[in-house]
Amino acid sequence: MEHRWWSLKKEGRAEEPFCPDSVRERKRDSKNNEQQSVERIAQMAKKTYDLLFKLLLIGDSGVGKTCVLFRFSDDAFNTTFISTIGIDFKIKTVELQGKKIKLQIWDTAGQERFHTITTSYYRGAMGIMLVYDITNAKSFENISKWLRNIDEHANEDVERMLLGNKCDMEDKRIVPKAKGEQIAKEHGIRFFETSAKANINIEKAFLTLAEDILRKTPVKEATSENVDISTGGGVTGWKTKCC
Ligand SMILES: Nc1nc2c(ncn2[C@@H]2O[C@H](COP(=O)(O)OP(=O)(O)OP(=O)(O)O)[C@@H](O)[C@H]2O)c(=O)[nH]1
Ligand SMILES: [Mg+2]
Repeated sequence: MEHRWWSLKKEGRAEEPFCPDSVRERKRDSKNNEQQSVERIAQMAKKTYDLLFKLLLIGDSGVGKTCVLFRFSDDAFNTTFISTIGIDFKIKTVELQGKKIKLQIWDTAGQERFHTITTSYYRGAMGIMLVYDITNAKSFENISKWLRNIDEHANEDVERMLLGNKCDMEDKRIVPKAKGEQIAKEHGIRFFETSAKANINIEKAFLTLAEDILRKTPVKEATSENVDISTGGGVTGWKTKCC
């Protein structure tokens, strides 16, 4: 090795320390990888949407919140009931009025034991879908409890929507459509009967909610600085109840 170093010196290439080809190649590869990683991160950080809306699904366990979301995000349905543990989310970007809107949709567990964790997600929500099951009277009776939760934990100006899900099960219906319409009217909120299974009104409900939010959103575009995907996330500029 010493000999080679000496001979390079002699050849006038002494400023370039001895480096076997394999080492040089590895160095070049790692530099390329580094550059590729930087480019990939830059690409990911690049804004691919104009606005970010944070939505939340709430309602009793088993009413079909996860299925409603799964139908909207993946156009799929699962008959197996796998109760949500705590909280989950899906992302879907839609285009409304020429704007790319990234919907970050949080799916909460309906089980009471997750109440503390799920209510902590209300604060940053710009839209809340409150779901009941038209074949389950209890889930309808609990609507007032869920609305109280919204009043207590969500932003003042959160956009609310009521969904009566499983409307494909007409033979098992217990809650008349008129009752859903009435309670929604009393609280000044929109109402749809939906079916995640038969894909009825699912997309319409999400797009309507997004449109309603868009209508009252100040023209402030999402940037990496004003978007927060933690529990209190959403596009900033929204009033919150606390400080
Ligand atoms: N027939 C019918 N069944 C549905 C529909 N939506 C959901 N289900 C069924 O209802 C059950 C519960 O659905 P989930 O979406 O897991 O309920 P959830 O509200 O997310 O429940 P938690 O996660 O415990 O809060 C599953 O067996 C689904 O297949 C629907 O539109 N029609
Ligand atoms: Mg669920």
